[in-house]
Amino acid sequence: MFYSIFKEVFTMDYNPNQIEKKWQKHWEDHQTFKSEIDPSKPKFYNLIEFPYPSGAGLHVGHIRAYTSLEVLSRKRRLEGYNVLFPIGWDAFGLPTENYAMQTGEHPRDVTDRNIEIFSEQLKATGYSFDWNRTVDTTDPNYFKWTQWIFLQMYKHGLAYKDKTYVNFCNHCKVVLANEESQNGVCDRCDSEVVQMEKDVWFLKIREYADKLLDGLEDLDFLPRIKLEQENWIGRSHGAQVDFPIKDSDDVLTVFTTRPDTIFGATFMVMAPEHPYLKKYESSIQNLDEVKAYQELATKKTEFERVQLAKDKTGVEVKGLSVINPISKEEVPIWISDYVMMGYGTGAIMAVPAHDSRDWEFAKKFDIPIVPTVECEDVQNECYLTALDDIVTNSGPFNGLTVKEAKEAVTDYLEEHKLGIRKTNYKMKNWAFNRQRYWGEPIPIIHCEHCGMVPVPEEDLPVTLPDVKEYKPTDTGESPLANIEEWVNVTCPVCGEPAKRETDTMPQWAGSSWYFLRYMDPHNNEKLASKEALDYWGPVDWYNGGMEHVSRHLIYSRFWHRFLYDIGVVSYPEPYKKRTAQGLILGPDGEKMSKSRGNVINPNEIIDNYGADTLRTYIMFIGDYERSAVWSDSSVKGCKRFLDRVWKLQDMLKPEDSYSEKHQSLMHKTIKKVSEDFEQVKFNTAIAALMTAINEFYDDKFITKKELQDFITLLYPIAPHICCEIWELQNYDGQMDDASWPSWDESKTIDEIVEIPIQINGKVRGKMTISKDASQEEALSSMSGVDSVRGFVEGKQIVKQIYVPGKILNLVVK
Ligand code: ANZ
Ligand code: ZN
Repeated sequence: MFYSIFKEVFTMDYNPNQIEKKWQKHWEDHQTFKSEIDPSKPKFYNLIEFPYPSGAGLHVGHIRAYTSLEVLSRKRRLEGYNVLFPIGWDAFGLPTENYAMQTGEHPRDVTDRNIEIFSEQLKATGYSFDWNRTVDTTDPNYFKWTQWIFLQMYKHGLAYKDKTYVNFCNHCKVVLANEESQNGVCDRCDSEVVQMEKDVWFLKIREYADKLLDGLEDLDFLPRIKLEQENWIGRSHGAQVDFPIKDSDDVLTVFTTRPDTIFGATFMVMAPEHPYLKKYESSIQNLDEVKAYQELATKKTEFERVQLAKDKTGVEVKGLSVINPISKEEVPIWISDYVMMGYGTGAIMAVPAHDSRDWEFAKKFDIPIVPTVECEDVQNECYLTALDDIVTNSGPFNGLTVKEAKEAVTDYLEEHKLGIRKTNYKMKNWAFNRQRYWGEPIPIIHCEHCGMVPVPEEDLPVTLPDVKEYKPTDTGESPLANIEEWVNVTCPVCGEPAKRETDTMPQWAGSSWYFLRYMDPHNNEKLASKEALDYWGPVDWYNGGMEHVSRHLIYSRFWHRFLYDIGVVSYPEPYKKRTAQGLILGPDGEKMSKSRGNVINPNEIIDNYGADTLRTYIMFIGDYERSAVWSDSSVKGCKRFLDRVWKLQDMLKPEDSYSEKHQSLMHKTIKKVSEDFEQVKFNTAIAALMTAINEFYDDKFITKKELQDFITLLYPIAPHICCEIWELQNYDGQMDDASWPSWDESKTIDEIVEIPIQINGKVRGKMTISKDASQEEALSSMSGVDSVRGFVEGKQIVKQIYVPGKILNLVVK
């Protein structure tokens, strides 16, 4: 009776579009995912990297990036946590501005339209964001606080203006940070970057290098993420050594990580930009040659100089030499572009025996190669030393290990005032400026009498002037410089006419603290209340792309650490845990790009198969942290899986408990899915659900309780279908308020049975084996049974019939 009624109702097909719209409306109407401070519950803050709302709309890469923590957010809620899972818009930046300039539209309008498109797409995917907490970095109520943080940094001496050569893109008309102009080309438009002298803003992130490195220690970041941050900061310990210049009172100071090799320094190398080349012009005998080389070097980008300079070039600086401060030997000086002016002191002691770049150089220019450890033939190959190698050719230091000699030589240098211990960092200070319209104005006023004056806090935000013309200037000045009504102000200190700073902040500014604003997005008094910061912070789990783990992740850790130092937040690190998704490649195995025509539009998948299928597929596609190739047929496979989930309703048994048949299957599946979700192994979690469903189909039934727990496990991945089944089956309450099922470890173990082994029709032995064991497992356990060995050894198995839990039957010849 029970069966037949339900059969008729459920022969209806699974119709994702109808179901999904219904539940999305339900979630919105009921504000299901609205999060509020509730000290009676443990909190969990999941953060995804908020999108840049580009005109291209949401990409399947976004879906992969967001679905992971979407799954964890839904799971955490069912586990009883108060979850904060916010979304927002990182909306300042060049693509919008470039598009606006092309079309004559205002970037505000372009941004608003793009945000609208992104919102709709994200909602159609069924994400459980708290939409009440949306932040937009271009909203004056938001960037008021971005400017406020900048002013605090300025007041603490961490923001300064300095003249430097900057990377200027002639096409975008914008000064680029080093990271945005790698390989000498503009990150945005691929055109060549030229050097231009300008007075620009910097943030002293180098002052935070040690804090940022040491802070990494206790964080639960993937090892490769920590490593990238360490390399980016690039701390190295060594010594600064003074080599007296022959016949002069000056010294040539070098930075070395290997003071122990000082006796092997057979030449010095200065960067082509080294100031001594100008200072000692009159002593240099081959000045023309030196100048020609300098000229050549300025044309190369740093990338070419460091990475591509396999074939070493250089010129000896004749007439100039130094004295080795310990051995007192005279050492020649060369210039070469593999030494950078921007690192260390811009000069090195070259030890060709043990440094491969120096070795290549010495070979090419026929410079002596002197080893400082006992080793094989350094004339034919550079020898990279180990810490326990024994030092040689080094006077009083002979016989020490490399490790000991490093300390001993440095002590000697310090005692004799020939050098000092020194730590260097690869990371440069952060070029914190853009000469563009669509960014946060830097809140500084320039006054002839008072110099640089911060805009008073009560006058924040400094908003952008609402004008039509904001094209960049050819001079590298911001377009704001042309807008007189905006630029001309009175000095807040002396009241005389003054001018606003016209540079804007770089794109990374707004994303450096957005995770704090989410905690209290509507606060008009503070960037966020202390109560909200203390309750929600720090972020428990942050997921995003590998491409952001050096810049954004370091910049935001820096801002947060500064806010900690000035007492705004009460914990030094903003993110407890950080994971990263792999890329999704097009069906052709290449990176998705418009020009290749291999871009998959998530909307199309939603329209054709439903959001639940898109979500399931994107989580099933492969190891989460690796790149994965899109496959249309696997999308269809995921849709079929959900069809089968739907049809489970046709094979329901009314029991409100696990059947004996499925008991261990249920416990095993709960354990597998629960643990895999935590380890971002979404693909294997889904595989476990697929295995379970196969069993239900094989057995042609599922109990009501089994279905309830099965859909609870699936809910974080495919929430719409699960909510619908929950409602149709009249389970208590709402799917969204369910409890995450628990498992009993003892019941996850397969049931063990004893089965007979029959050979050519006669039972020859028995074995104990899991009742779910596969045929291969059965055959391999059989080989351990003594009584059957004689019947099978040396024979050929011509037929095998295995009935799990019942019998293994073999025919042999
Ligand atoms: C002698 C020596 C012997 C070195 C040896 C290395 C190996 P990191 O770890 O990157 O800090 N160096 C110093 N300043 C440089 C510059 N401006 N441009 C290019 N190279 C520079 O590396 C520091 C080492 O890189 C220094 O130690 C120096 O070479 C070189 F067996 O000094 B070494
Ligand atoms: Zn003034």
